Parts: sequence; C-alpha cells; structure tokens
Amino acid sequence: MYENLAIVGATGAVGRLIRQLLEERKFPYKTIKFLATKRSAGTEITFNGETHIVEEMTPESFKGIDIAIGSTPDEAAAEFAPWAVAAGCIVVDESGYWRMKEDVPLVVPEVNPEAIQNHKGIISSPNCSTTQMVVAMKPLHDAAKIKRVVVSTYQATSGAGVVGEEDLVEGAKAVLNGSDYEYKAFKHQIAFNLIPQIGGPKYEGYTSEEMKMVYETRKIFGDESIQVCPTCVRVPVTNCHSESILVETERPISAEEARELFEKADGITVVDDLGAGEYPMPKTCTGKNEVFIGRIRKDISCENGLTFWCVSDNLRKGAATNAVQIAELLVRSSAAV
Ligand code: 2RA
Repeated sequence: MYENLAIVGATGAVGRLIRQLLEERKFPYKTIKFLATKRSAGTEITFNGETHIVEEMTPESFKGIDIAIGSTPDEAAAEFAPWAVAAGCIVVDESGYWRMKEDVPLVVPEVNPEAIQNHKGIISSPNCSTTQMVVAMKPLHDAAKIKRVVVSTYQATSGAGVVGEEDLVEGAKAVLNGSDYEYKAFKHQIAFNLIPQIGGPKYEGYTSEEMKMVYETRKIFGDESIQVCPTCVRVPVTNCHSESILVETERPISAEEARELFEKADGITVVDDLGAGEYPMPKTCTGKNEVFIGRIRKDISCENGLTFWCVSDNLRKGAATNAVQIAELLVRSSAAV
C-alpha cells in the first residue's frame, strides 16, 4: 500500500494546485508532509483542515515515504529524486529534468497508463503543451494511426510562472497608462503582443519548447515514426494553453467520426458548434481538469488530414492534475497487487 506522501515544491503555483487537487479528489493517505527548498521552509499551510509546516527537503526527508509528488525547477528535481529513490520512495516528477531519461516512464494516464509498470523509482509528467496534445491525439491514433502532426500553440503567461502572469497584468497597465514596465519573465513586451519564442534555440531553428513536443510525443506513444512540426507562441492570456492541431492519419477520418471518437475518449470534452459561437476558450476552460476540443473539421488541403482547436488549463491538466492522476494510478495498482 502506498499511504505515506510527500509533496515537494509544495509552496509553488503548481504545488499549491497539487494540494488543492489532493483535497478535491479525496486522495487516500495516512501521513503527508510538505517539502520545499530552504527559502520556503517554515511556511505554514493548511491541508484537509490541519496545519502543516513546510520542511526543508534533505536526503532524510524521504525515509518512510511511499510516493513523492514533485513540482520544482529542474536543478531541485535532479537533486531530490535520487534521495527519494534511495529511500525506497516512488517519485512522480513534474520538472523537465527526468522526462527523456531512458529508465523514466513519461506518463499521461489517458494515453499510456501501462507505462507506470516500467518505473525504476521515477515517473515523469510531460510538459504542458505536450500533455493536452497527446490526450487529443490518442483516440485518433488508436482509430487511424497518426503519421504527422502540425501544431501551433498559443501559450498562456502562467506557463512562465507567477512572474509571467505579473508581466502581463502590470505590462498591460503600463501600456494603458503610458508608463514604463520592466518585463521579468519575457524578453519582449507581452501585453498587446505575441512572442513566437518559448525556450531557447534547440534544433534546426526550433526552440526547446517546440522540440519537447516532438520528443515527448514520440516517447509517450512509443512510436518514433510520428512526425511533429510545432510552433510555440506566448500570447497575452493569463491561463490555459490553446493549440491549433492538424493531424495526418493513415486512413481518412471524417469530422463526424473524429467528433464521436473525441466524445467517447477519457479526459476530453467536446465544445463544437461554430454556428452558435461555441468552442473552447481560455476564459471558459480555466480551473478545469479536462482537455477541451472544438472547431473539428477536415483538412481541405489534404485527403487524410483533420484539424481542430484544443484548450486546456496548463497548470491543471498540463501539470498538477496529470501528476496527481499518475499518483492515483500508483495507488490503484498497489491496491490491486
Ligand atoms: C511554458 N511549457 O508554458 C512551459 C511551462 N512548462 O512556458
């Protein structure tokens, strides 16, 4: 039984949401502790009506812990995960550090839940832009094998942390007031603007954020032949990433068939009535755990193409919700043994 939990990075924006989700979803546990770096240790938090003091994470923190859910910067994840594994704990990690390591399953429960069986102590949750795309791809891939994906993202400022959101709000005020504002998370003004760069240059003119969508998608589907051409753009929206996705499948899929497949799929809600002006938007999807799909239509330029619009809360399904769902899978699998 996995019943002793640790939340690592408990005071960050995603850490806060992980706590909220554990409460909302009545996650079963016997003991729970909250860990963070020295800077946030000592913070008082309330969880399920009880007060806890956030502890500084050390190698000793993980003794007796069964599952640690971590949402920390990469350097912290590189440090704490081996401590936890050495103590016999399973780590569900939200950072980018472990995702592409060979012995680390990269898991989205709606897509490859079976991959958790192969863990050697660490299970990774993908980058937010990948997670919502693979949930959307899954029913189409199962039905007609996706050969190629062309995706453009419209990524919210919360993906760059709390400072990203501040940059949008304070930057917008400065533009309207005609005053100056020094952007902290972004190289350029994000208010009333779009920035077609997320991450640094990585490969052949693609950014690190874009290449995550290529490599992580292939790893999650266990299919190196899937071709992905991404363009990632930061947009002046506080929360929820949106994606325009075009897939090319081995056999043609009609819009009607795709709508039926999406409607039956786990974790997807279809909102698709163009005439009534109904489609997913960041404003309507924020605070929700599902992946929302609309504007489902044939690619009129290619026989086997299908295109649609996909929106999801990047801090929830793109981060906290996916990590908590992986921990739920672990708990269910241990109960089944
Ligand atoms: C972003 N995908 O939106 C990143 C966060 N992991 O910047």
